[in-house]
Amino acid sequence: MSELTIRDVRVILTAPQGIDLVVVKVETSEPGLYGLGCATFTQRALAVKTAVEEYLRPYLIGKDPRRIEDIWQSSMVNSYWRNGPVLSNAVSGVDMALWDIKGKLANMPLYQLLGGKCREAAAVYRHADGRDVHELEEHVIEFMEQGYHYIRCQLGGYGGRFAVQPLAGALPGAYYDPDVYARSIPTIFEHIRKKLGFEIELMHDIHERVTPIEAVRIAKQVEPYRLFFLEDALPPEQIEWFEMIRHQCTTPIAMGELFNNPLEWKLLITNRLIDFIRVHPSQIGGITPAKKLTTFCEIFGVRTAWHGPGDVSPVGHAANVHLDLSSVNFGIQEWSGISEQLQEVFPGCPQVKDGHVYINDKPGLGVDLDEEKAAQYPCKHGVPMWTQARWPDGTAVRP
Ligand code: GCO
Ligand code: MG
Repeated sequence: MSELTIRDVRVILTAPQGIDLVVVKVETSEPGLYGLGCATFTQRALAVKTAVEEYLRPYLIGKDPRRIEDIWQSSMVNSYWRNGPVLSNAVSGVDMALWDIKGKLANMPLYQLLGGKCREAAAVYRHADGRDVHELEEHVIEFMEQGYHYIRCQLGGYGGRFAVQPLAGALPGAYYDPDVYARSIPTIFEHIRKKLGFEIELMHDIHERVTPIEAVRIAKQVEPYRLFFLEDALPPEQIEWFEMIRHQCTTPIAMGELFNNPLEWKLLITNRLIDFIRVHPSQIGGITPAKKLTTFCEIFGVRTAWHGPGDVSPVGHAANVHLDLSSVNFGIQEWSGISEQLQEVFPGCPQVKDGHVYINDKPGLGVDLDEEKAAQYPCKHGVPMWTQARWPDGTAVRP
C-alpha cells in the first residue's frame, strides 16, 4: 500500500461510567482503516478536544500515518511550548491511534510490534477502601476471594475522610486534616498485616497529601509492614525529598502519575530514588514516549506501574496492557475495573481473570468504539470539587 494518508482526525467524548473520557479517531485514505487513541484528561476534556480539532487535525491531514515517530516529534514541538497536560494528551490520542493503525496494517496485536510477549498476562492491583480498618479488611478479603494478590489500601479516600471542622468563615472546599490522615496510615497496615498476614501485596497512595518531612516519617513507619509500594508520597514540586526517604528506609517508592515533563522523572530514575514509574501514558504523549521511558527505567532497575484509574478510556487501558506484556521490567498494572456499559461502548476491552489482565489478539490495540452508543453517555464537564482540597484552617493545597 504505497500511498496512505490521514483523511480525518476526530474527537469522541463519552462518559459511560460517569467519568469524562476523550478518545481520538484517526481515519485514513484506506476505506475502513482507522485507529483509536486515548487522550483522557478528564478534568479538562474540552481543552484537549480543542487542541486536537483546531491544531493537530489541520497539521495531520494528508500526512502518512505510518510515520509515527516523525509525527510525534513534530506534533510535540509544533506548539513551541510543550510537555503540558492538555497538549500531551492531544498528541497521545493521535499517537496511540497511529500505533493502532500500524498494528492493523501489520495484522498483529500491538504487543507483537513492541517486541512480543514477556508474559501471558499482567498482574493487576485493585483499590480497597473503608470508613475504618474493619470495613477496609472486609474489602481486602473480597478482592482476595476474587483472586487478586495486589491490593491498594486507603481509609476514606485520599487524605482520609475523617471529620474536619473548618475555621469559621473558611471557603468551600474538600477539607481534610493532614495530621489525622498521616497518623492513620500505619494503623491501616498494622491491622491488615495482623489479620491477613504478609502474603498479600499491599500498597498505599499518599496522593501528595502530607508535608515532605511527614512523608519521610510515614515511609519509615510503614517499613515493617512490607508494602509493595508507597505512592505519591511527595508532589512533583518536591521530588528532591525522595533522597531523604531513600536514605532512611527501604519502603519501595512509586511516583509519576502527575508527570508531564521528562525533567520530572530523569534524575529520580538515574539516581535510583524510585522503584516504580506510575506515569499516565497519555499525560506524556502516548505509547511512543512510554515505550522509551520503559527502556530508560529498565536500565536503572525501575519497574513500570502505569496509571490505570477510572479516568483512562478502555483504549488507554489496552495501551497499558500492550506495554505491560512486552516489557521485561513490568512491575504491576493498576486496574479500576471496566463496567458493562463501558464494554458495550468499547468492544474488545481487556479482560481480568484471577488477578491478571489479558488482551485479545486482534490487530492493533484490539479495542473498538461504538460511536452511537458513546453518544448515549454525554460528558458532564464542569469544575471538579475533589481537587479543591483544603486544610482545616482553609489553606488551599494539592489534591
Ligand atoms: C490513582 C490516582 C487517581 C487520580 C485520578 C485523577 O492512583 O489511581 O491517584 O485516583 O487521583 O486519576 O483524576
Ligand atoms: Mg495515585
